[in-house]
Amino acid sequence: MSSTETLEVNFDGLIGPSHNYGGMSDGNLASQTNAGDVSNPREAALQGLEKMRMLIRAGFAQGVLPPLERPNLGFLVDAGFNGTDQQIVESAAKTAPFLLKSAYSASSMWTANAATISPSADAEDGRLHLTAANLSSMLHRSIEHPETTSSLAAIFDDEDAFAVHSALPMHADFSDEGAANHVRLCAEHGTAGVELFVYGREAGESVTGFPARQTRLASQSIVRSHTLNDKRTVLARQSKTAINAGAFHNDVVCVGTLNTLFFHEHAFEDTEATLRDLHRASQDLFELRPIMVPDAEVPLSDAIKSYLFNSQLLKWPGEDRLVLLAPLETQEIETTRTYCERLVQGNGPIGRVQFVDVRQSMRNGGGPACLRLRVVMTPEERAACHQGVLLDEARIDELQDVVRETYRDRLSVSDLADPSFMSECLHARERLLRVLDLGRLI
Ligand code: SUG
Repeated sequence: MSSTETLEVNFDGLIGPSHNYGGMSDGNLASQTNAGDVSNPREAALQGLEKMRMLIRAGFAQGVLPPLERPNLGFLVDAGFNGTDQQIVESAAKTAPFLLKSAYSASSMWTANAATISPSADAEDGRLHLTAANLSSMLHRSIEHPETTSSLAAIFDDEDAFAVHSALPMHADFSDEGAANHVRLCAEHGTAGVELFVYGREAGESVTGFPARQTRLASQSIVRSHTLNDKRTVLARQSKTAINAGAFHNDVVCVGTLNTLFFHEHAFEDTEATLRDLHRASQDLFELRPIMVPDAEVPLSDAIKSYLFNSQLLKWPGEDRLVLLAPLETQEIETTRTYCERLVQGNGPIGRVQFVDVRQSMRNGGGPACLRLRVVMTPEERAACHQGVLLDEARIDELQDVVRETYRDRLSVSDLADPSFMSECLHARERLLRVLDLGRLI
């Protein structure tokens, strides 16, 4: 890793001890299909940490965001429960198990939904902007943003360098799911780029079918607060077909990095207009290289099942062409495996596909790309942020030791009713925060 360059730092979510299959996300097929299954939080966290280790070994800068405190007792108190912590959990388990599942959800692991990020090279005020996502569409996710904002404020704690914005208003018109509906394209990470915001509906519009989780108003609000240049900003509508087939975020059907945009034929409502706008916005900056995957080669349903597009697209140190870090499931489905083989044989921008095992997260609809938040940072910005969350292998070892010592390897939804699980979760998180030197900060 070069210390003098502007780099894209991936901040992965550290998967929390209460990772479970709650079946809570309408429109997310994996979450619905695996509802009620027994999860393995220990394996989930180790898988996530191994992905981070692999990227560190390859020479990438890697960061981590800690799990949020779960259960979220404040949420249960707001929902009318009272008494001791133990009594709150017990009565929620009896009378409102759905609320208890929400309070326990480990969904903050999908840090692509934690915030939207604009690098300082794109912002008129020269600061790196971070807006916590309100995640207002799904109940269990709508309770993440206050703690996410505090974590970001603690990690990016220098107002000259960073602008941490709290979430947009909690109303359906402002539904915002963060970087999962945002792609930044550029010549090099450190030069001005084009920011693509993808929304599923207009404010006030009611849509039929699966929920469209991002509004155009939310995206526009972020463009304003991040002081982005309108000429270098593109807003595009996600296709209804994709949403109703289970692409609840744009990053289930599209990923981009540097000058390459890799997407499914049905990702956008109007592909031609989206590409035209992107070409126009990027014309003095770089030559856009779109790779559209035709439905005839990879049917939308296979794209969604395999999570082909929910991959990390990376400029791998020492390699000329980009590498697609895809979930193992992509190798197991015939159309996506064959497509990947053909993709790398051509002479396009993607030269290699590497597969990674994040099955525990995948079973809740979160692939490699969901698990990371990309933050483009100059050397000065890397020096100004909290150092404890920037990982090396020794810190990964320490985190894995804590996970092995404190996480369960079997968790079913009914286990959440056991009040002693609450102390287990709090203890595990406290130890993780200590490793990240965040204990006194959040
Ligand atoms: O919001 N799943 C998450 C998955 C998020 C994936 N992120 C991106 N595509 N960037 C969601 O639907 C399921 C939780 C449960 O059912 O227990 C869940 O929240």
